[in-house]
Amino acid sequence: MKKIHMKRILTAIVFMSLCIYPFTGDAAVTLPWSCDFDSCVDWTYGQPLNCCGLSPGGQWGCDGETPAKYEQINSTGALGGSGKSQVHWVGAGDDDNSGGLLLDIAPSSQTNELWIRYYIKYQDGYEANTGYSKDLYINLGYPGTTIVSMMFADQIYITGGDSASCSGCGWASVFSDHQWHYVEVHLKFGAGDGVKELWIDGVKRINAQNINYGNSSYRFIQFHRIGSNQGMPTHSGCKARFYDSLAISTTGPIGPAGGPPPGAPQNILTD
Ligand SMILES: [Ca+2]
Repeated sequence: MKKIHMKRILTAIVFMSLCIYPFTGDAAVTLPWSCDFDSCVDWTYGQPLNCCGLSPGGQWGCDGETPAKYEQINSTGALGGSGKSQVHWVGAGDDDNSGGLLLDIAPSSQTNELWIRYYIKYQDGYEANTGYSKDLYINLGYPGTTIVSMMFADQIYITGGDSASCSGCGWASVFSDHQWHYVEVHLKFGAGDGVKELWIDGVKRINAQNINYGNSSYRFIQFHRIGSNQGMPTHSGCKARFYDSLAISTTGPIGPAGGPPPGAPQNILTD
């Protein structure tokens, strides 16, 4: 009787373990793809995630507060009220942040040319004077990466092989107003025939042609991380970088979301 009882207890423990083990969702999506988070269940890293095929990023937390703050999906970023967004927590100094979200592209959809559209907003109180934030981290296949990086000295860089950048388009001129801004990136991978283009709020700010990504084999998107590490924020505690209305196209520019998130610029230009 005692043996049977123990077996039942062990079976129950195994069953409970399976129930609480985080479900990471389908790890690969096909293109085109989009996600406005609005129909996703509120989520904090460690909980089951079933949202647009996204997976949790690293198990990092922002240690600028106790307890640490982990990656979330909720409605705190949609001030004024409709819908949810991704909440990426960032602390002061170097690389104190929550883990971001991962998007894996199914092999059948991997491509050498794509457009990525996202809305981004820095929470009130988020401050930085120097350094950078890696807004999108795109893997081109081992070991190549390209990063869309906002520089607090008022630039945006697209790294990976020949870098491309704009000035007067970073923190001081655009993102320090703590409002939603809409960014679209066009990447065509290649060795000498590549392209890097970027629009902010519908205005083209980077137009770089004949780009060499460094190796002709880096010609497809494998996955990208939405929200990665950064350098030298100066605020105290943890402040959020919000992402919303993400979309990826392989056939042409996407343009602004049909209904921009609350707080987005009202005079968005369309191409
Ligand atoms: Ca949303």
